[in-house]
Amino acid sequence: MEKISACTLDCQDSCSTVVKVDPENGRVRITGNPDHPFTRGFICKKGKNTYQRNTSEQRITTPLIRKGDNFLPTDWDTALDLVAEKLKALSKEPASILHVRHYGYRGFFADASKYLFNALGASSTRGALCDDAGCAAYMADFGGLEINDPQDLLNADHIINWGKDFSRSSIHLAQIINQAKKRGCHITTISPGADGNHALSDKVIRIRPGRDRFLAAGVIKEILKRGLAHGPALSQANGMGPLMEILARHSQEELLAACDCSREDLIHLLQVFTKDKANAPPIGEDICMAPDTGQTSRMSGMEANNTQRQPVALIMGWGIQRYHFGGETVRYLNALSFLSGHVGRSGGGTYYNISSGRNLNSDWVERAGQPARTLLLPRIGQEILTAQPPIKFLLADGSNFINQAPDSHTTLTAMEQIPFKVVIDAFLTDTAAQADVILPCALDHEREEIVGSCLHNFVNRSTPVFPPAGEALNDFEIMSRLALRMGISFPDKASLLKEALDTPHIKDPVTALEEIKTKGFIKASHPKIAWQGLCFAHADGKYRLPTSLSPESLPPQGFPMHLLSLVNGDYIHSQIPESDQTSPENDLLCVWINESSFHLNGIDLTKQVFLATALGRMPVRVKKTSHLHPGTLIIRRGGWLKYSRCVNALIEPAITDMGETAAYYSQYARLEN
Ligand SMILES: Nc1nc2c(c(=O)[nH]1)N[C@H]1C(S)=C(S)[C@@H](COP(=O)(O)OP(=O)(O)OC[C@H]3O[C@@H](n4cnc5c(=O)[nH]c(N)nc54)[C@H](O)[C@@H]3O)O[C@H]1N2
Ligand SMILES: Nc1nc2c(c(=O)[nH]1)N[C@H]1C(S)=C(S)[C@@H](COP(=O)(O)OP(=O)(O)OC[C@H]3O[C@@H](n4cnc5c(=O)[nH]c(N)nc54)[C@H](O)[C@@H]3O)O[C@H]1N2
Ligand SMILES: [Mo]
Repeated sequence: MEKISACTLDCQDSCSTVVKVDPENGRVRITGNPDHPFTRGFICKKGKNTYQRNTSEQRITTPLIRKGDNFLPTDWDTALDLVAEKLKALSKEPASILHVRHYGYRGFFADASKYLFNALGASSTRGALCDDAGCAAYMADFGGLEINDPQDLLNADHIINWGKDFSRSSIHLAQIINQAKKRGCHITTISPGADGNHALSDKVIRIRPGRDRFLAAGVIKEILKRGLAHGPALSQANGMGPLMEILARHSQEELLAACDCSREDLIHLLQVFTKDKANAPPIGEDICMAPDTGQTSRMSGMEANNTQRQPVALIMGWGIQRYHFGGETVRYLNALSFLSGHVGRSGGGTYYNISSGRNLNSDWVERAGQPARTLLLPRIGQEILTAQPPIKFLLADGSNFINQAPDSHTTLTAMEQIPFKVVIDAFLTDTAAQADVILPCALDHEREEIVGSCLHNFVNRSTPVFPPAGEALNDFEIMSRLALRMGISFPDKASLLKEALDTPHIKDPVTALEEIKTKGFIKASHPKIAWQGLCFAHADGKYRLPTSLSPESLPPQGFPMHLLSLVNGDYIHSQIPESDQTSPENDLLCVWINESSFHLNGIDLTKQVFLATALGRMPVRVKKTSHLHPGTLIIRRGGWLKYSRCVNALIEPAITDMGETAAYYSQYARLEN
């Protein structure tokens, strides 16, 4: 048997899959759909691993009800009657019901729980664990979320990879970059190092974490000073005067010191962003490092340069915005690309996350009502503890927030204070372990979904290839059964599906629905080049430049190291088999450090080492590497609290400057014996 389906994991590549079942031995193979222009016949390790999760012995396959410290299996009616009874008891105080939903899986039907809890008038969450700081920055700059088609990267002369780990988080983007490289495109990677980008890059700039805005500001300053800004961009820019004043306050020496970058790094970027097609002689290397003397207006005498430049595409990872000033950072990177004339053209532009729901019509979710109030997800523990009226009921679906939101121990304490908790999941995660009722969900390739991508313009259909394991049900079905008990009318799937593709970017939703059913995917039509003609989505059509360049504070006493908790190449977030966290070779969480880091002095590596922050410490295994920024520690996130592998137990709940996102990477730490 062979069926076309799709991966619904929370990942930009959003793959169309082919599921093959060998008729002889029943063996299952999941591969990428060769006909899908973005998936192109291959998928990543975490996508391949989904079937192992479906058939895992650890999978929860019946509803469970807590009895003391244990869970006892029960039937759906008993479990759902109990949940409905608890909800009904709170019908006069719906704000004391908290719904937490995250993106353990994505899709059109995945929002069913939002519909029901909106209809109940419950509390919900706001803010983000992922990418909203960057999205808010894009909205501030362009007024909308648009990027060039990823295939257009093939037209770039130079690609700047600003903090994306292609090898781990987006192997299809990596393939396009390799293809571009074969056509002669050059790649510069800017990152703290020790990622999987070396082989792909012609030049690597090693930067201090969270300081990219200073490097971008330095390049912009130089571009403006030399009259190399792009004329049409200048006439569409709003905020030029204030930006020049900001830049005039900082010398190049100061900006480069703030990000631990060199003059050569600055010159390299200056040359890349201003290289012209006529192969004009490269820019001289006479960068003035000293503070500006005289008036700011010295920079305003610039000559707008309109020569056609070699196109430069700038790809931003999500990592760069997981900082206190993550929004500001993204704004400087956009400004650099814009002012040097690379926005609105083929082979150029900046790439980030555009909403994966933009090609789906999810209006139905809002029809039911609005949340009573919202609690900040990146600080969820503290928020629950101080909520007035207090939270008396919680339902979480598609979310392992105890594990994935910062400050896990506070979240645990908060959970203990909630009288009744329901978790819909397929595994006994750190969050599910706190529940009073666990409802077992269907997983990938067991349920119907329509999924978009935040990177490409294809919309895929995920078809159920296997029945859900045991008694498991898909979330939509669970919500409709619960709605029935609550006396709330719930839409049926077939009629909803008719409106799923009714969006401005899909020409004929009826034909599109037929096509997606037969082919497994369709393409939404977005302009191949974003912001062509430099007309932006703000009311005045102009681009907005950054309005501040915030200084960094010093590391807290005793914690000199940046702690980066990065993606794990083999798994998505905490969806890691327990056996992989308990094997002898994996007994401890690994921390990577530069072999010549100052921080290794005084640490005895023959004894047990701990990773410590102001919140506590955790035993770790230290691994040395050569390319990492010396003031930086890297760990791979997702390990479970119950195995002492959850880094969020050590991460303070800091919030970004824009978009209310968790500023995970602003965490300082140390190693100790
Ligand atoms: N320290 C640190 N932590 C981080 C980050 C970081 O940079 N540093 N970044 C984070 C990022 S980028 C993100 S997006 C978030 C991720 O945060 P979460 O989305 O909470 O991450 P997961 O660990 O994938 O948990 C999702 C859960 O959904 C379950 N699930 C899968 N399929 C289904 C389904 O069909 N129905 C239901 N009901 N459940 C299902 C899975 O089993 C899993 O337990 O957290 C992040 N946490
Ligand atoms: N295998 C796998 N793939 C995934 C996921 C997963 O869990 N596993 N999660 C998915 C999700 S939800 C997300 S959001 C994405 C995340 O995908 P990425 O954006 O790739 O994720 P991160 O690991 O947060 O950060 C990527 C890189 O940012 C760099 N970086 C960190 N801080 C800085 C900085 O200050 N400056 C610069 N220049 N670089 C910096 C680091 O070198 C790191 O390698 O991946 C998706 N894909
Ligand atoms: Mo994410």
